[in-house]
Amino acid sequence: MSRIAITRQVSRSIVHCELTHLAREPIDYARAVEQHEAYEAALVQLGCEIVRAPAAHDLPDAVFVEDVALVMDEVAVMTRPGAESRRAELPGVEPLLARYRDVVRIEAPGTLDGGDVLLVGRRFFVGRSSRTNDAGIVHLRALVSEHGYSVDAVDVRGCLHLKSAVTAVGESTLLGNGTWVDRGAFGDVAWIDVDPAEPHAANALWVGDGVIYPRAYSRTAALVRTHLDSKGMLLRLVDASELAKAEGGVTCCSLILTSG
Ligand code: CIR
Repeated sequence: MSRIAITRQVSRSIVHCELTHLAREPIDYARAVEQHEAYEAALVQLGCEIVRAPAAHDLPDAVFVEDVALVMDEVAVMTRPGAESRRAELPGVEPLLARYRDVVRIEAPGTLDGGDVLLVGRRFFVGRSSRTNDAGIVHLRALVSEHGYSVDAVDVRGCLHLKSAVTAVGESTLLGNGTWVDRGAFGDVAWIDVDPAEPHAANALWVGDGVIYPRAYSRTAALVRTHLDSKGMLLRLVDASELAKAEGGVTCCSLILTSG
């Protein structure tokens, strides 16, 4: 069995990205590309083969492939992103997923961003956010329940996506910012709180035996490291500062799936 990470190059138009909670700041394109390549290298170190979707320099947010699809062992779901400007990103990614999975789609009036979807075991938690609406959540439930997945809606406040507020750092441990999401929504699961000085520190990418994590959040990184050490897992720190200005984190830049 091999592990594939679908990624997409940073667009030259990234400066025109969607922004919801952040003020626009200059983004250094060359630095963003360099950081993205280092992120891909971290994925390779954690056992992934990189499969790049074709570059789409006219689509500012195309690098954030997580938002356009969900991939399970049984099926891939093309989402319907809440920001209209992002819907043109789908055709560049769908043919790649079709190599590995049957593909189904979230349809209008549903909207759903992959960044709002957290899978814990066979339980999907889906953020009700400015990007994901109830129709999208209901449609996702209809698409995945036949494969044995449940879907719970979770209210998100003060951040872009559910996974800005909470992600998994291993099979049964969540890393979260309890001011943006209620911890109780996730049931009886271990929880690491981000350091209060680092509200954006909840977005970590768990891949196999390791976690890719932004170097900038050093206090929370120390907490994550202690947890990972206790499980014999690796922490891979990356510089993600340029894409953070586009409101993107480490989960946003890949779609991870297994093949074979
Ligand atoms: C957007 O607002 O859609 C992009 N600028 C950032 C998307 C980040 N994606 C994610 O958190 N999954």
